[in-house]
Amino acid sequence: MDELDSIFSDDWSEDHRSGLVAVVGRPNVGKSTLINAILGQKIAIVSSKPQTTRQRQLGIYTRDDAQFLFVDTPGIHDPRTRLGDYMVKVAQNALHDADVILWILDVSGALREEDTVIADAIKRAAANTPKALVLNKIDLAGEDCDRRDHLALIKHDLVFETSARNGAGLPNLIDGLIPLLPLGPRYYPSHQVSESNLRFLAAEIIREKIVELTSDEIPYAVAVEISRFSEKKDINIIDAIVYVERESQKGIVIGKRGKMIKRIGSDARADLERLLERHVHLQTRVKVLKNWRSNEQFMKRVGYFLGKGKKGQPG
Ligand SMILES: Nc1nc2c(ncn2[C@@H]2O[C@H](COP(=O)(O)OP(=O)(O)OP(=O)(O)O)[C@@H](O)[C@H]2O)c(=O)[nH]1
Ligand SMILES: [Mg+2]
Repeated sequence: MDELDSIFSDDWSEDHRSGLVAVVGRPNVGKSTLINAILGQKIAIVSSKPQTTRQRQLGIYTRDDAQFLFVDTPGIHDPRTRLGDYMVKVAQNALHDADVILWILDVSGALREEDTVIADAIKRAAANTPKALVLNKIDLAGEDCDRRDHLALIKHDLVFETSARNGAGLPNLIDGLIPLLPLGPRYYPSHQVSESNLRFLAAEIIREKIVELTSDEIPYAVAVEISRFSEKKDINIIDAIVYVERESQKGIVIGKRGKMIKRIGSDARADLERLLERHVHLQTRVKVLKNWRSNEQFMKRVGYFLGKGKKGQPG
């Protein structure tokens, strides 16, 4: 951080606060939606299906007095594949590295057994780290929703009620978290919101469309690799390979007369053009790689491996 400190040292005062805020919880509780809503920008893909996020992703939120390094994590679940093992490990590592833990709970439904498992994981990994509970999806919570069970899960410093979908409670959340952050410098320039490169974002956007448009096991069995990402004068050329685990899944992703893959491609292209602010030529191919979710070499190739992100130097 020394180099960055000297670059940005003029920008922050002695009482400036900053740190890693691990955003953890069950799959599908709204972790990624919450971070996108705070940043006012989509840095992480979102879907109505669980286990959407697969990697650690940083969301950087800067104010004059503080810089939050939100760490979006995969939902903590009982893993069934190497990919699942990896995802849970990513969340555990984020707990270890965190300055503050933000545990997102979904109050649109009752507490679940998995929440108790997560409480144990948090206690093991981060016993002394400040913790805030976020009771999310309050827009769906009935009058009769009893929050006492949620609050009894773990000893915590703060509680917030939010709707990541409509933005309720988010300004309070930010203001409330500031005292939990340690004193520290502005690690990233104030305009930077993420660390992800465009290739990664392109692959994620394509995966998001597949997760949205398909069902059953397909969303979980898909990986996307960008085989070409080149910038021409007024257009970006992107070639993507969509990997599935079985021939039958390939048939579904391609669809009747190629209808499904066309829809995936055109939805993804629209988002990519918005993101890149230029025309995009997107070509997608579908390939079968049997049991890739247990193939560590392949997983590494598409980015599912644990990097050496150090505290303060995420990624
Ligand atoms: N009604 C309502 N829906 C929400 C809220 N927050 C998130 N959602 C929805 O919940 C679903 C899951 O949201 P995600 O942000 O993908 O959840 P996640 O916790 O990141 O899920 P994983 O990445 O799978 O662990 C999406 O359909 C969101 O639109 C909320 O406050 N209210
Ligand atoms: Mg997510």
